[in-house]
Formats: sequence, C-alpha cells, structure tokens
Amino acid sequence: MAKTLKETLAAQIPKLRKEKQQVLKSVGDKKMSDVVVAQAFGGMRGVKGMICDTSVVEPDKGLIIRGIPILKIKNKLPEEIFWLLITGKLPTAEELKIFQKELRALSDVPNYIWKVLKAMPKSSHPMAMLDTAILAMENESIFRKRYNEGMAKTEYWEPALEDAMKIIATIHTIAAGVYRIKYKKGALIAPSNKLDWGADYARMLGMPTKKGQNYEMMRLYLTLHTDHEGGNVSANTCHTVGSALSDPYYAVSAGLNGLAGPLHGLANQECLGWIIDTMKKFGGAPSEKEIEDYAWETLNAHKVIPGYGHAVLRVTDPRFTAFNGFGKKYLKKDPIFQTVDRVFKIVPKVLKAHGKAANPWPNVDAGSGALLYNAGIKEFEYYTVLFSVSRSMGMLAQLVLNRALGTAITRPKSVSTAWVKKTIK
Ligand code: HAX
Repeated sequence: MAKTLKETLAAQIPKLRKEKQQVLKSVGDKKMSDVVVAQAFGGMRGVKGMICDTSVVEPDKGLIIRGIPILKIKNKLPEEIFWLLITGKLPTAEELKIFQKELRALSDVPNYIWKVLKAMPKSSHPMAMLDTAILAMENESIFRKRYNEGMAKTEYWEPALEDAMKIIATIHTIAAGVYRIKYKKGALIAPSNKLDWGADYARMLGMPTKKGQNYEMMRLYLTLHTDHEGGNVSANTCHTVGSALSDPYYAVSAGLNGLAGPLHGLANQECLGWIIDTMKKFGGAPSEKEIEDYAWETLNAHKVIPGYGHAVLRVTDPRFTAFNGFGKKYLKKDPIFQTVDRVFKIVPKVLKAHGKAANPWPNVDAGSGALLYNAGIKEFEYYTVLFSVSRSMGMLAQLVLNRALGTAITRPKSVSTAWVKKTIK
C-alpha cells in the first residue's frame, strides 16, 4: 500500500543514521578540503565544509537532484520534486495523490497573517512581506511546542516535517496574498481543492490560464527553483539557523531574507529590469550591436550584468535552458523573450572579452522574468517571491533531513586579520 511522506521517511531514517555513523567511523578523521587565506576573505568559495544530500551543483553540468539532472525532471510537479528531495525517489502516482491531499488539508492560512500583511507599509518590499508572514506563522510551530514538552532528539524530524508541510501547504497562498494586497489586485483568492500546487498558485495570483500555458509555466518555474545544494546564501542560512534548533518557520524566514539579496534571488527582479531598460533605450527589441554596446556601458559603469555569472557553475545554467525552451515553444513573437534570447547570444562574448567574470554564461535568473512578464506578472519586485515559494521546498527538505540525522549546530572558527598577518607565512 502507498505510504505517506512521513511513513516513507520514517522507514529510511535508521539506514540514513547508520550510513552517517559508518562514514564517520571509516573516514571521519580524513581531510576533505584545504582553505587558503583568499577563500577566508572571499565568502569561503569552494571550501567543502558541510553535507547536503538533496542536490549537487556540478560546475560543468548544473543542478542534479538526487542523482537526476534537472532537465530530465523539468516536467515533474514541484510536489514530486519535494518528495524526491526528501526521500531520494520520485513518488508513485498514488503517493503523490496522498501527499497532495495532505497538503490541501493543511492549506488554511491563519487570519492573523492577513492582518499582519495588511498592516505593513504600502511601500514594503514583497519579500519583506513574505518573510514577515512566515515568521509570524511561527506561532503555529509544532516543533517548538514539542521541544518545550521535552521530545527526544530522535524525534526532532517528525515535528520538523509537520512544520515543513504546513509551510509548503500555505506559502503559495500567502505569496499570492502578498501580490494581491501589495498591488491592489482585489480580494484574496482562496486555495482550491482540485488543482496541483503550482497551478493553484497561478490561479490565486489571478493569472489568466491561457489554455493552461500559464499553469505549465508556473509548474516549470517552481520545479526548477526548488533546490541548489547547501552552500548558497539562502540554504546555508536556513541550515545555520535550523542547526540551533530554531524551528522551521524561523529557519525558512531567515533563509528567505538571504534570498532577498540582489546578488542572490533578487537578481531576477534586476534581470528583467536590465532587459527592459535596453528595450527602452533602443525603442523595442534591440539589435545584437545595440545589446553589445549596452552591455559594455553597464560594465564600464562598474555594474554587473544581472543574470550572468555564477559562484559555482561554469556552463549555461540548465534551468536557463529549460526556460528558453518554454519561451521558444510559446513566446517566439514576444519582444521581451526575443531580447532575452538575443542577449544570450551577445553577453557571454562581452563578459569573456571583459575578462573578469569566472563564468560568462547565463544563470537561472536570466530567462525566467520574460516568462513571468508574459504571464501578466509585471511587477519585477515580486519575482523573488515566486523564487522563494519554490526554494522553500529545498530549504525545508534539507532541514528535515538534518533534524533526522542529528546534524550539529553550525560553528565554524573565524580568525582575525591580525591572526592571519602574524600566523600565516
Ligand atoms: N557582470 C559583471 N561582472 C561580473 C559578473 C557579471 N554578470 N559576474 C561576475 N562579475 C565580476 C564580479 O563582480 C567580480 O568582480 P570584482 O573582482 O571586481 O569583485 C569578478 O567578476 C569575479 O567574480 P566571479 O568569481 O566570477 O563571481 P562570484 O562568484 O564572486 O559572484 C555572482 C557570482 C553570481 C554574484 C556574480 O556572477 C554576479 O554578480 N552576477 C550578476 C548577478 C546575478 O545574476 N546573480 C544571480 C546568481 C544566481 C543566483 O544565486 N540566483 O539566486
């Protein structure tokens, strides 16, 4: 008989714990990374110092979720990816059905969340609204309640999963509410008990269906952004906060605050802005020569070209490829998509000639904005909220596994500049 996510994970946990013990016993004292001074000053880039089993990002391949390259599973539902992230396997059709039913049963957003959101200043950034709402919902935490009752360490993962499921079951409704409140789009739209998670989010935003095209776009968007291994700012922040046994609401809200930075998730709001500025400057979809000139103008003004470059990747992000494929299928005549596609031909050459960026290729954010804009979401500031709805899945999957494995509190050692000058020769 098909199992729930909790039952499936419960059956796996003894094996996972044993595996961790065996690894520690056999190679626990072996070295896995070196750190040079430049890395300590440079965001710890490339330092291997944490474990994350949900996904890996290979510099020459991009995102691989539980051994499966993202392009192979781009048409799966985000709910399926969440199951895959946690258990290492895709759910069967029956398991998916049960899981979706469980999420729907948890879909009520407490009324105080809407009051909090409506009380925020009109000028609040939508990411500040989303993160505040998730933090305010900490009031619902089962993890905190069970911890205060004195649960055993071995049980931490259970209420962590329950909180995680409540967050996933509500975050798309909250995010849609943020959109409708912030941009005065009319009354809030309640969740449906028929649609899948991604399609329902599109519906609650008020997106026209366009014969299902926008639902397909939203599912793709949410599936592609779920996870990107453990060291990126949002995942690493969620990991660190969760390691103090702060409950999932605290940890995810903290991770999302990191996603709100312009060098991380906020880049997608900046990307489409750059594309539209180019179009404004040249009065429509610019020519290749005009794009080249504008790219140099940006670089000469000591600004970055948003959507290009990556801390780990050294090839075109496969998630960009997936969005580009969607655009080629549905948006061939859209001038914004045409510009994005043309920029892709020109900017890598310019960045290579500029000679600074280690990776001249597009990342996920270079392509997604054109699709969202075409679907009617024209408020760029909102784009990182969509990213957040998806990325909460990866952060929560990692957090639940960490509580199951008893991952220790994060506490790397920092040193002072004086120590470096005195000690390192
Ligand atoms: N345009 C111009 N210059 C760039 C650049 C770009 N797109 N990408 C990198 N560079 C520059 C860096 O600013 C850096 O310059 P300095 O030496 O003067 O500081 C130099 O090239 C070397 O940087 P790097 O090693 O290639 O890149 P980092 O690992 O330091 O940073 C970033 C990676 C993604 C932050 C960087 O490429 C960037 O700022 N890109 C534009 C913003 C962006 O698209 N961010 C989204 C990334 C994906 C993501 O996390 N989404 O959530």
